Amino acid sequence: MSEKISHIGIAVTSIEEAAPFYRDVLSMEFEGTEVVAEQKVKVAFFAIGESRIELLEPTAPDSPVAKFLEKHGPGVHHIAYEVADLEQRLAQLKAKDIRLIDESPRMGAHKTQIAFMHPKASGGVLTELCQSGEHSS
Ligand code: CMX
Repeated sequence: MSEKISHIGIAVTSIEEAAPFYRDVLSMEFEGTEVVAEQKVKVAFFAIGESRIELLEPTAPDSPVAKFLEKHGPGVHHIAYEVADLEQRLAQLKAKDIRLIDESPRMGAHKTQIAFMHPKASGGVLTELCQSGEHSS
């Protein structure tokens, strides 16, 4: 079972330009930025209740987010669900023949273990499962 929506990822061309909307217009609490080298993105988190908005800015032309921006422009990129045991969830999905991008957990922001399902497996919505690390709620 997924426990909550961990975050909603939003692709942006520039965190600096996009951040004021979330911070000043929506009055969300800015939690900081982080580079996730493995995913070729810089991320900025804004707290909203028990979840977060994650702004995603590509750090390289071959970043998945750069490709998304080229094709679709800025906008909602993925939804991430918090799970208690990511390895177990991936095993369950594999047993159900659900198409995965990541067959095993990878390192995400905030020392979180993450894995993506393919958008073709989830009705066109890129879906991430994540298991909190020590600094994530
Ligand atoms: N949401 C919904 N659909 C998406 C999508 C997204 N974010 N990204 C790509 N797609 C769709 C495309 O529109 C395309 O659909 P059509 O075939 O109907 O045109 C299809 O998926 C294939 O897309 P593509 O542009 O050819 O790109 P790739 O296949 O090379 O890559 C994907 C797509 C999802 C496999 C790749 O982006 C990926 O591995 N993503 C997971 C990693 C990631 O996104 N990391 C960044 C965030 C990291 C973080 O949050 O820490």
